[in-house]
Amino acid sequence: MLIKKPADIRPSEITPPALYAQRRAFIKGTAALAGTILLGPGPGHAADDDLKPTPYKDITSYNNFYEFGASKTDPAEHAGRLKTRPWTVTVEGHCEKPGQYALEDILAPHTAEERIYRLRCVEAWSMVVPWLGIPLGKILPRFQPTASAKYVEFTTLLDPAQMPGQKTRLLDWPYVEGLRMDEALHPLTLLATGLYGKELPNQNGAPLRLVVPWKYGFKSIKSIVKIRFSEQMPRTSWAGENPAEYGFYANVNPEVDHPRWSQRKERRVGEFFRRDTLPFNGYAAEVAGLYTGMDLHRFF
Ligand SMILES: Nc1nc2c(c(=O)[nH]1)N[C@H]1C(S)=C(S)[C@@H](COP(=O)(O)O)O[C@H]1N2
Ligand SMILES: [Mo]
Repeated sequence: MLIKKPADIRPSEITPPALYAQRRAFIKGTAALAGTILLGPGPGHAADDDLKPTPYKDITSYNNFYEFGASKTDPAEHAGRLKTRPWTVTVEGHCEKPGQYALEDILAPHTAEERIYRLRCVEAWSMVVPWLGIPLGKILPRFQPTASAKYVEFTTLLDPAQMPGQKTRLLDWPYVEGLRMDEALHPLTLLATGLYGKELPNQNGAPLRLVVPWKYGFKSIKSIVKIRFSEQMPRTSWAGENPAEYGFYANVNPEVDHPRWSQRKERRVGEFFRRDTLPFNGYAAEVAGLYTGMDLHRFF
């Protein structure tokens, strides 16, 4: 057992929302002065608003977290009862340093950084979230995965007393997700601990959730209690539930429709007009190379 004293996010790393807005305005202004192009405009998008963060209120009141119910408002309403401290994460499988690690010890000695990412749900809505997190690729090597570790599997807490949705058969609990090792180690992949400069609200997956910005939202598993290095592709909750609708890879792809609806467009939460969905959710330049030679219609 490696249990350390809680270190948590240092106050200096936390930006209150008002300051945060000022800082964003400043960064934008400076970039404009310097003539810098912040983002390449996607088709049909103004570069300017493409990464404009969705309001805090929307990010924290329109959620998918089936452990607290199937409606978008259930998590904000019911997740308050989840006790997120102390929190232990079990690390197991093909690695040299398995064990039970206190949350603070999983994160130490890294500093949470801010990353503003698009989040695209398979249901064709999207948001832009200013996450606080630590790249997973900085955390995993410490457990010394062996050559047999081809995949990483993540598991959400199983506790029907705290998570009333688990008393129903909405899903085959506990929620499980997984990544291929190279996806897990990719610098865009985050273990998030906060958003908008504050600690992660329970409905967004406190105290620790995955963020994989080029994949559909369901890959971003919440309230993680287990990390397992495996040789075989993990049986993930959604792919296990309905393999025709949800693949293991779940890369955002406007070319591959969900069997019951198109994935060409999306609606930003809080906006009226729909936007074009971008290949790999706008991160193709960074991640397309992970899938060279793979037929993404087959491995969707
Ligand atoms: N444990 C768990 N993680 C989960 C889910 C869930 O139901 N349970 N829903 C997923 C889905 S479908 C989406 S779109 C995102 C939503 O994240 P957000 O509520 O922070 O926007 O969480 C993902 N992580
Ligand atoms: Mo989703």
